[in-house]
Amino acid sequence: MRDRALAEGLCRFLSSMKGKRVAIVTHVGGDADAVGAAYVIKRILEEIVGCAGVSVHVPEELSAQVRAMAGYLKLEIESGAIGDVDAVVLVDIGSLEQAGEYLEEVMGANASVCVVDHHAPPKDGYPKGFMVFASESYRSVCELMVDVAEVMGVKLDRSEAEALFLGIYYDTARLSIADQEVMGKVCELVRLGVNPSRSIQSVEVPMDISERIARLKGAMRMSVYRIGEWLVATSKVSSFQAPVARALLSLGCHVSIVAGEYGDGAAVSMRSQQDFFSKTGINLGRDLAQVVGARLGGYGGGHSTAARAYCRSTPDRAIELCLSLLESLLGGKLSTV
Ligand SMILES: [Mn+2]
Repeated sequence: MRDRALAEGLCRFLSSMKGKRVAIVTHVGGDADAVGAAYVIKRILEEIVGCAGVSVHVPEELSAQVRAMAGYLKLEIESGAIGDVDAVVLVDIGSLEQAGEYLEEVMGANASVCVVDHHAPPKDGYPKGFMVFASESYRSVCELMVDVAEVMGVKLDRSEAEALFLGIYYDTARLSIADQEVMGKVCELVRLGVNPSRSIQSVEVPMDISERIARLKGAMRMSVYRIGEWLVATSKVSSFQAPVARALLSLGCHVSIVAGEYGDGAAVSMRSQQDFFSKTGINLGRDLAQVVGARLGGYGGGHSTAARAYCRSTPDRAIELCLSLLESLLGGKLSTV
């Protein structure tokens, strides 16, 4: 178990919800980790703890994969307001702004708020009174939930095990950044009935044509820079910045920065190779996304090798600032390739 005290703390909080009404809110759009963890928290609250009611909310638009996963798990995702609840559980949230359309309701709610997360905490922390159960030592929230189930003595059924497996699988970039602890947990979930290829196939959705076009346009519009041994690629697309940033990495750069207009500002997605992070120690979430977001009047956050920022600026200005931050972090000058 990675962090027994954390798992026990969360276990105590969940157990205290007997007879109460709880709303679970994921980050904007949701993903396999957020939805998998939300599903298991809901089941524990309803079946073990005995909550009066538990709803699951995904702010803004659901991604195709989230829709597929919710359908596969038969998890109902509420589209309306949170309403009158005793507690709100923010899952895999990263930063408060990621509560999207629910932010105002969460902040104004006459309810206790609990954060269950594995992202770097926001720079200024969470508001006073929030109960925060988070640790960056976990590769996914679903991994934390495996420990919570163990501490609570809950035997996960097959669909709960599948939900946690899928969250772990996708949040570790298909297990490519899994360590022994993660793999041990995956084996445990397999013993509980998960058939990995079946679970994965049931939530893989064929890439839609607009994402294909965005990826190809992203590649056409790419600029490539070199700084020492590192290659940095930037590009602009009006949507799908995150998959485009991932696609550019697979072409061979060490860091990719992809921006596009978003609302009245810009969204920037960043990705880096594991190798870049381990050799430079540059954490994209903390060192780039949080800084760029804050300096350009927005916000940002994420993980060491995957992050996103929202800025009140043009996409070009956001990319420019990312590049100049990288120069100062790496102590060198970027040259065009
Ligand atoms: Mn996650």
